[in-house]
Amino acid sequence: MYRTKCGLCQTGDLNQFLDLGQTPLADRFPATQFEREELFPLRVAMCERCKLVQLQDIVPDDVLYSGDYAFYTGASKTHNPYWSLYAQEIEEFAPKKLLEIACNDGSLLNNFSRDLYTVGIDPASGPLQYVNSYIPTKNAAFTAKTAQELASEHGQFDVVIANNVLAHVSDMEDFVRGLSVVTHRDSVVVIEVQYLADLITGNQFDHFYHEHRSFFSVRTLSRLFTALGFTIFHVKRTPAQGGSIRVFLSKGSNKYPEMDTVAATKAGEAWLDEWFSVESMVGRVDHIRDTLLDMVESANVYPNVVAGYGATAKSCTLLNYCGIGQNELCWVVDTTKWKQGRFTPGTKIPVLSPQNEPTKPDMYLLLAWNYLSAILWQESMFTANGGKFILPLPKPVIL
Ligand code: DWN
Ligand code: ZN
Repeated sequence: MYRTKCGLCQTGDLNQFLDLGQTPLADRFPATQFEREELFPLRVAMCERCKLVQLQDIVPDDVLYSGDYAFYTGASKTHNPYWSLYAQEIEEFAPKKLLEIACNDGSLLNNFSRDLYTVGIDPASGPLQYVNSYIPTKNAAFTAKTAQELASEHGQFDVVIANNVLAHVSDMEDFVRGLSVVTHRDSVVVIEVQYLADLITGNQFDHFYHEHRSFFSVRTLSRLFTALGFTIFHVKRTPAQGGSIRVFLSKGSNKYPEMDTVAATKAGEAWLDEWFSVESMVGRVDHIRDTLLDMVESANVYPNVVAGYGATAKSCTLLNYCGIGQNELCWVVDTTKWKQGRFTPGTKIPVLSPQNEPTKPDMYLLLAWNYLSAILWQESMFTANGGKFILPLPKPVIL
């Protein structure tokens, strides 16, 4: 489906600023190099009215999430402390009943104490198998309808968490109506999304792929939630996915007065409503594409071996848009069992377990750049032996 009107305000015209060509689905890893993949246009626009940055091409959910959805949060083990700290922060609200929307493999949910009644919901069935067996789960997308089902089965929740999911939702109003159903007056809703300001300043154009339909600031989140009865009372920035915001919402309960963080963050976001802010990304993205391809090609001269590190969903856009494929990278290592033995979408580079590399390469293109420091620490032997990383963003450099 090609959108000409905004997915948030429904009335604003969309002004396209970036065309990333035709790309396959980012979390569908072909089993063979010859498998035919469907390609979908990937165009990014800003609403002239409410300023939401969004994809114009909407691939239906049943196409995106059916079959082998390959993203397992827990595959990035270095990120585990992030989830346990997150759980500690949430427990400070002293909830008795908690729901996590898009809980995936339970990377966050499995951290909560057993006295807390926790429930998870996720449309991808594979990851759900890894949620602790005592936690009830529902294999479905969160909508106003599934929210009703959850509420009749479990009642209302004191805390509802939704990490990295709002960007995936096509009917956001329906999603927020669902939040109203599963919450009571004093509930807290915690939403974490990748932050548009970091995306733009970090040239993180690889966050644009079909699963991610909207890209948020506190201003656009406020427009969405306020209209449906929720108030943002606190915002904090987190390092997840190269820069995210964790937003805390209430239904206006006086238990949660608005903190200074909200006005301060919004005040610093005026530039995000300007057309120039998004449009100016285009030149930088094209420059990255040319420089990165050049850098990888110059590194990949016999007998040097160059491989990729982390078959991220993001890398689908990065590799396809930059034209980096099997001629440039010999393989990509990834710790996700379900990606190993398969091939990267579109570019068809073999994905290997880090234990199965035929040799350690001379250089890795760091596709999981959002875990830079953890990976540098993890690969300190590699770098001590002269191995190098190419960091693609915010601008390509060799480390
Ligand atoms: O919204 C989404 C975000 C939150 O997560 C999803 N649509 C899909 C996914 O995006 P991603 O694949 O770009 O996320 P990550 O967390 O950057 O993926 C990291 C990948 O790299 C995983 O496949 C695991 C792998 N990895 C690895 O092989 N070695 C990761 C680390 C840290 C490592 O050391
Ligand atoms: Zn709009």
